Parts: sequence; C-alpha cells; structure tokens
Amino acid sequence: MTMLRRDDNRIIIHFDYDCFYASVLEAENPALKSLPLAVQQKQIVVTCNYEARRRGLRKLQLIKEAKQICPEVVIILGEDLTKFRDVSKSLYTFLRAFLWGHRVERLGFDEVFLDVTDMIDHNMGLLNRNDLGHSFFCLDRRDPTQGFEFDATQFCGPTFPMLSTLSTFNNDLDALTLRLILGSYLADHIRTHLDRKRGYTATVGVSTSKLLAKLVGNVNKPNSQTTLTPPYVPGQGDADVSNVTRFIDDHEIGKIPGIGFKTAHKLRTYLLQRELTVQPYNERTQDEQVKVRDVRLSPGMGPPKLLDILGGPGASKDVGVRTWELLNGVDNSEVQEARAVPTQISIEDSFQGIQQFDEVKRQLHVLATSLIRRIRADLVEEDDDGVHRWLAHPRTIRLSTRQRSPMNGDGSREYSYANGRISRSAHAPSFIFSLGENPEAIAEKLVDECLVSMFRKLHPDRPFGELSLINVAVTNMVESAGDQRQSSGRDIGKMFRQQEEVLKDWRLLEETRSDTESQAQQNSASENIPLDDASWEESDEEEEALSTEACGICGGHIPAFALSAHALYHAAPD
Ligand code: DCP
Ligand code: MG
Ligand code: MG
Repeated sequence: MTMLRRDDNRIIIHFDYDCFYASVLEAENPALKSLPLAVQQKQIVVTCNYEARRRGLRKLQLIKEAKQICPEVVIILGEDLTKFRDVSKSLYTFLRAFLWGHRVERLGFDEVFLDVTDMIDHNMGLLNRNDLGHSFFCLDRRDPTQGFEFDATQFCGPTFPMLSTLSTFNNDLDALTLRLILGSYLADHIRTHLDRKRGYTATVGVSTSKLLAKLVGNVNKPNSQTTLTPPYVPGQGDADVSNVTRFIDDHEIGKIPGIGFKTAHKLRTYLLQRELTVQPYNERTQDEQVKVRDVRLSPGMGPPKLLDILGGPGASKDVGVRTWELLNGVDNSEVQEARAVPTQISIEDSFQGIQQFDEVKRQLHVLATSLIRRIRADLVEEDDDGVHRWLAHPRTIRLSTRQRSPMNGDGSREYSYANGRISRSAHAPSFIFSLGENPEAIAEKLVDECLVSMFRKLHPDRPFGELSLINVAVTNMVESAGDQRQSSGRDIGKMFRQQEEVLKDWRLLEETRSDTESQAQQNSASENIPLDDASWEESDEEEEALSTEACGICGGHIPAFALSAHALYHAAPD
C-alpha cells in the first residue's frame, strides 16, 4: 500500500453558519425568528430557518412544494446578495480577530476555516501536566491574563465518535488528544462569542485538516460543534482502524469535498460495473450510492488504479494520489492566508427593469458614490498621526449590467441562459484617489468622464432593453510597497496621470467580456452536467459571471449565470 502523507500537526476549525441567508434576514427583523422562514431565489427555497425545518421544509426545495407542506411559511426574496455578502465579510473579520496568524479562509459566503495551530502550540506549552483539570487558555500572546479557565481532561462539546459526557482522561494524555481538546475549547469560545456579540450561530468542526474539520462539523447541527477524536492512525491503542477511517468510510463519495460530480460518477460506474443515469444526488437510489469504504476496499485499489479510472485528457496527473488521500481522510491543503486588501471592490444593485438612460445615469451616480466610499474604507489606512496611506490602487474600472429576461405573452418571465452579465473595463482614472474631494463630487466626475461612455459601448442599441442589474467595480489591485505615506500616494497619483497620457488613445480596454461569456453559455447550455470537478478553491464570488456554483440539488458545478436555468431543469416535470 502506498504510504499516505498523514500530517496531524495542525489544528483546524471550520465554521459553517446556520441557515445563513435566513439568519441574516432574522437579524434584520427578529420577529421572524419564531416563524418558519424560507428564502426564495427563482422558484426555489435556497435555505430556510430551523423552525421551518422542524415543520418539514428543507433547503433547495421548490417553493410550490414548501407551501404545500407548510402553508404558513414566510417567504422572503433573497436574490439580491448584497446584504448576505456584507454580513459574510463582517463575520469573517470578526472571526479573523481571534487569530494570531493570518491563516483564515472564507469558502463561499457562509464557511470559514481557521488554522489555530500557533495558538494551540503556545497553550500546550502552558499546560501543567500534573493538573490538567485546572488549565488556562491564553488568547493573547502579549497579555497572559487574557483568556479563560478550562478542564483539559475532557473535550468541550460533542465528539466523533461520541464519548460519554463523563469521560475524562488521566494526565498522561497523548499530544494529539490534548491538542484537539484545546481546539475544542477554543472553538467553543469563538462560537459563543460569535453568537453573543454578533447574533449568529454556527456549526463547527475541529480536526487536523480542512477536509476533516469541514466534514465532522456536520455531525451535530445546528448551533453545535464536533471534534474528531484520535486515534487518527490505525494500530494506536486497541484500535485496528483509525477514527478518521471510521468516520470518512461511511460517507457517500459524492459528499467528500474535493471529489467532484464527475469523479464521483466515474467511481460509482466503476464500482457498480454498470452505466448509471446521470442524475441529481438526492434522487439517487440507495443501490446507486457508493460509500468511501466501498471504493477504498475494492480489490487493487490505490493511486495507480484511481489514475486509471479517473485519469485522461484534462485530468491532473496526481488525481490518483490526491483521490486516494481523500478516501483515506488525508488532506494537506493549507488554509489560505487572509489578504490584506481585497482583489476587487464592487457595488451593485438590482432593479425591476431600467429602460431610461436618465435613470441609468442616476443609478450610476448612486453606485459610484458608494464605490468611492468603499474604496476609501477598504484601501486607505490612517495611522496614529492621522496620516492617510493607500494600501493599494485598483488599475481597472469595470461596468457590468444584466438584461432582464424578456416577457412571455402571458406576462411571465422567461428563464433563459442568455441573461448573464456583460461587462466592459477601462483604466481607472487617477482622480478617484484624491482624498481632498468629497465622494459625491468624485462620483459625478466618474460617471461623466468614464461610466457613461462605457455604458454606451456596452449598450450601443437604442432602446437598450430592460436592465435588471448594474454593477460598478474596481479591479486589478496593485498593492503599495512597504511604508508609503501620503507623499508617495501623491506620486502614485502622478504616475497614474502620466500613464493616462500615454494610454489616452486606447483608454477603453477592448475587452468586452460578453463575447467570451456567451461562448461559455453555449458550452454549458449544451450539457446540463457540471463542467468541472469540485475543488476547495472558489473563485471570487464577485466574479459571478464567470464563476461556478454548486447546485444544491445535484451537487453539480454550474456557471452562476446559468443557475436559474439549471434550477428550472430540476423543477421541470418529466
Ligand atoms: N446557497 C444558495 N444556493 C445553493 C446553496 C446555498 O444560494 N445552491 C446559499 C443559501 C445558504 C447559504 O448559501 O443560506 C449557505 O449554504 P449552506 O449549504 O451552508 O446552507 P445554510 O447555511 O442555509 O444552512 P445550514 O444550517 O444547513 O448550514
Ligand atoms: Mg455552508
Ligand atoms: Mg450554513
């Protein structure tokens, strides 16, 4: 058997907020908390609160069905993602503040991985091995009094496998158990504060990798946590099989993050030795499900065999090794370090359908004003002496719009593949970096000197149809080097002005994304099956036009702009 690169030296905590969109709406309007609440996108319940789940509703159900099951359900439209995105970012910042290092990674809107290894290492050093029952968890390296008391002879909160609540350990605990115990208390501490200070509950997993932390959290939902307990390797103690294997073996292969829809399909076909219908995961019958154990223990299984099954054009060469590792609960991927500055800043709003140019201009002004405010909030740092410093300068400004889908004869709206975003980019003018002027004035100039002409190029036809969304963004961030103060900020402004002189003649970058997008749309329209395997990496959520999202019904990765049509495909009677 191939050696697995097991490494259990890290402690990773995974957060997944409970019924996230519903929780955001409840925070806005607490009266909703006691009611069954569903959030609607198109004809689908994208999520519902736990009160609704108690009454039989579930995520990714048709609205029609939800109303039948629970006629009193409160339905709120959740198509404008702005507030979900904003809360997501602010909770991420909140969680990040607990960390000593920077390994904190957001996955989608409602998941965050924290690598707390350094905090655990430090606190391991503080333990008194003769009196673990009276331990102190230090939360601030520079202030040893900051922290909380805890009993290091037992886990905090539930574990997998379940330990009896009274189970305590003696003082010669092995290091991994002790580290995970510490992790469980830290997770509980952060989770409690998230709830108390911000009003959001989460489902949390504690283990030594992203894979295991994410999966084990699901064992107790909602508002709880689960720690995967040792042994992590077989042959320790009296176990001939590790808890990692015991845990992961029972998962259907499609449930393993990193094993995408296509990979899972190939593995099922290989194991069951017959052609399977390509169909949504939820509708897959019991006898078409394949567990990790089935694959792992099938004769001759290992990286070479997996490469045979999964390899081929387009597949990466290490797909065999990587999949074998996942099946054995090994995942050495790092929690990505938080970036000091965002890769882009974007502001958008959606509309019933704008047809008048004057209205477009008015909205552009509103959006541009918020954009300038956000640019200042996110990119300008003020030091103790009140000196302002630009952390980064975006070099590109982008305008995107989305057309409202055309109306059918009966007044209903067509869901079509053709209503993705189109966008246009240009060099960001240097005047947007001027801190002396107020945001409204800069916004006005931006609209008059840039956005209007970008809009005309984007929509050369008159009338331009009905717009359901406008987005203004700055992208292409260039981080400022080291210790620059206001003076160099001005230099950069000068540099940009010079650059504009040089580039004047082709100021509008001839980069009309609509072409490539419609190409992508055609590609995806021809097959309803996901284009790509799932991976940890999610593209920047603001790049919605080009990114893919997991369909909650079949697990497939669908370009974001095609999701509504894809949902319709599930909804359609056969
Ligand atoms: N979401 C979506 N479309 C999907 C899946 C999810 O719009 N296909 C949104 C709605 C969710 C949010 O993303 O609120 C987070 O997804 P989760 O799967 O974590 O679901 P919830 O947080 O809503 O519920 P849970 O408590 O089960 O985590
Ligand atoms: Mg989630
Ligand atoms: Mg969630």
